[in-house]
Amino acid sequence: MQGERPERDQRAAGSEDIDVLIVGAGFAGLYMLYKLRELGFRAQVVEAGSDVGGTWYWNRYPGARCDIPSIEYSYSFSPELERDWRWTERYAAQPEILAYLGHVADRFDLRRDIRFDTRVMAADWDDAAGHWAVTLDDGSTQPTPHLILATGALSAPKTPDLAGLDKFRGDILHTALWRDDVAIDGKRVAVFGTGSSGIQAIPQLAARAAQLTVFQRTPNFAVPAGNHPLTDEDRATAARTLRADREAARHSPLGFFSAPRPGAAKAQDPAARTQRFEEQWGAGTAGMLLAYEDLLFDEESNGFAAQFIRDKIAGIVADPDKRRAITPTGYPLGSRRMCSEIGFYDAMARDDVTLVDVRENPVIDMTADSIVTQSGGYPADVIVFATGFDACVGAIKSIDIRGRAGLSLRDDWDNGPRAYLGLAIAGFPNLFTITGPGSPSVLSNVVISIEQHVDWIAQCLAALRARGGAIIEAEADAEQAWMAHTDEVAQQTLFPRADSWYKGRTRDGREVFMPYVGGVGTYRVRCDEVAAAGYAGFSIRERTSI
Ligand code: NA7
Repeated sequence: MQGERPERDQRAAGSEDIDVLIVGAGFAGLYMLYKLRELGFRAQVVEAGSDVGGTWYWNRYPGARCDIPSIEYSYSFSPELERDWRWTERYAAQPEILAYLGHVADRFDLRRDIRFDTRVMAADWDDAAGHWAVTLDDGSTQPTPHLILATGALSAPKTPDLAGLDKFRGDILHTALWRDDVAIDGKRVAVFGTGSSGIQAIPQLAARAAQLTVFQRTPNFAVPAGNHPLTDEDRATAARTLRADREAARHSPLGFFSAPRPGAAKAQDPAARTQRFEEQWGAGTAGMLLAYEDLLFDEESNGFAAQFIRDKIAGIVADPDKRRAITPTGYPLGSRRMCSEIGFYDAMARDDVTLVDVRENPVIDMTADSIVTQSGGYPADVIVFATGFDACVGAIKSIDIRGRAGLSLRDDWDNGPRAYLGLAIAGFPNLFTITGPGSPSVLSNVVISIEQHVDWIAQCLAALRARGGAIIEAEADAEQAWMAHTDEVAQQTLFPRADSWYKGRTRDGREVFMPYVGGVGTYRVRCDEVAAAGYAGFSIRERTSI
């Protein structure tokens, strides 16, 4: 679609001669920069935050913690880095992950090529020149042959459009844009949302606030994180098998280190099944989902695991009304993002924590110091939105990207995202997305998925360079076939049975399941085959033809 846009400022005097511009300095952007430098490319990162970290820079809410074991949720590209960094807990808290990424930036001297406090506003493909003109929020324009979006799948925060919010005079926070200058202690705090962020923040907020009111729309399944400090012995044990575990994870369904598992839950006798769930209870979200091979495929087997968790909740939350409201029903376990909890159900059981089910009792207005629902008002000094993200597409759509013939990516993706292998988009030459829609991304250990994408893109750029800087673009047919395949694979699982942020929507209301659920290992093989076949499904144009 050809859109209208005002003239942009000309290229800034200080703009640099670069080969690749990378947007974002989180896990993906940092490794991309490292890798490209290693291959002799001139790469520059543009980052809106004041430091590295990406999602771990912004999400500083109390309780923010990874729900994948730290040793798995870390880079594998440098054995020296693996050896020197000592994770202190099984599941690292946000400050430790941020410190890790800061260490990576320092250790590999990455900061000198990162432009902080700068937001990418737009990018225009110039077909005649064979490059992108990238517009930054200081008004300058940076030309670059290649543009890589390392913008993260969960990085564009969403705030609900609640009636009367403009009348509220207290403080308003979002978990993904947390500020420490807002007082919580002794205040009346209202939290909206019980996804991963809400479930992590609620116990901490309950301990500090005078009273806490939780506005819940959909209850989620949460399992105990099973967090504990890591001892030297834990680290030494992990180090002994780390190489092999990493390699196995790269070829596994979800990218986790995992032991072999029994096949079908429904094939086991009830006592053995309960015993198995008990063992996995406390082994984190992946532990529960990987208890049996068929939990994400078979409704009956899934139902056993879901009921096991419901029974656990019933054992913690005594109040029958709260228990009913907080217990997830109506969708399969794992078909919405599973949550990991440390004291969430205990916090919800407290007398000074009120639960409002907004499906039964919607918010209809606000006053200066209260939230008004159909059944009455709830006083609040602070509102915390734990309402999540415009997942998988939001950060990309926040940039006004125009491809060949002025095609607007934003307009195009308003009709549901499309991408070939989740890596490239037809109509947008020399542009790559790291963990884009159509790749395992949010349904995998994302660090493993990031490393795989970065390695693949780097290899591709080297191949293009060897051909004199040839220009690459995904072919529309290959892209369409890949999106159809992504959907077909998802339909074989229980994922489509739930309303979740894994889904996007076309203009005519059709659902697009965004992550590729065929498995991290299968996906890797497919990407490698595409590269080995001379980038099958991509068109490559020699620069001399420009
Ligand atoms: P999520 O998982 O998208 O959770 C957002 C929550 O906010 C979810 O429970 C929503 O309910 C809820 N929500 C949204 N709007 C409202 C309103 N208006 N009222 C009440 N509740 C609302 O985001 P998170 O930040 O928790 O986690 C995202 C991922 O980040 C996480 O999985 C990790 O991978 C890291 P809904 O389900 O839409 O009914």
